[in-house]
Amino acid sequence: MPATLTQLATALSSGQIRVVDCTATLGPKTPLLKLPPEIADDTPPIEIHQISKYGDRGPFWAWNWLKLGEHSGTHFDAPHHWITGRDYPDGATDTIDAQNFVAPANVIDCSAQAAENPDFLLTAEGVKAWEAEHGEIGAGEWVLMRTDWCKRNHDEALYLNADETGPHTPGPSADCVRYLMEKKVLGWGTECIGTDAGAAGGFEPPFPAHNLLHANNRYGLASLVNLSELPPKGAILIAAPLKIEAGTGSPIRALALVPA
Ligand code: 23J
Ligand code: MN
Repeated sequence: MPATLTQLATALSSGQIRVVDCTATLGPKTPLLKLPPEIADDTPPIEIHQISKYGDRGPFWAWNWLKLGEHSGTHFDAPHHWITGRDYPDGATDTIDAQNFVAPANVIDCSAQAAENPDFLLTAEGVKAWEAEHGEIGAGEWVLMRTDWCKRNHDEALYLNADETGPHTPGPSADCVRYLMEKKVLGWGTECIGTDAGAAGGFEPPFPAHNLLHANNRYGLASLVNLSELPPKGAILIAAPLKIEAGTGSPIRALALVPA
């Protein structure tokens, strides 16, 4: 086994393995979730405040302080984010076993369907068809839905894609998430604002990705970018939340190791 890490080090330094940054820039222009005001408070706008910058308030250094919600930008959803996962002792950002933060990724390309239909839902049938082509999804692996929605991340209105009938963004159907829970996957990741589809508040159960992932002590990843640079199988995803005390989620730096 020591040889495995030696090989990994060589592959990294020689460029045989590339590190793909699957993270969006985090700042005041980061798109944030909007919920109907009559049912919920929203996560506040992100603020970056300067403490000092090589000046009177600290001559040799620059540093900032931040104001941001846990569920901002490219981020991790912990089981405690949802009522269905509230009782897992290892379900908060500071209690999840770190072994879970490095895992293989299955990338399901739904970009053509999402371009055609912003409300596109990946179903269990769709996942099974993908497995027939690319191979079975294993226990403990990430399932990532590629939609190329990350191309809209620079513009909040484009990214949220809401009209008078609500937000229109792609995601999983309830039966899709149920199937993935049977397969004991590690979690579900998406290029959209949240793990659920825009219309998922009206699904049964409401927000099935959140409900079922966290009921099963599994994780979510939202606002991922650059999934188009990952192979269907073969990438390793590093996605670790900050160790926030009793945190329900956290911005992450999502990094994929991919064969060059
Ligand atoms: C709270 C309520 C609904 C949703 C979300 C949060 C998220 O998408 C999130 O960031 O976890 S849909
Ligand atoms: Mn979240």
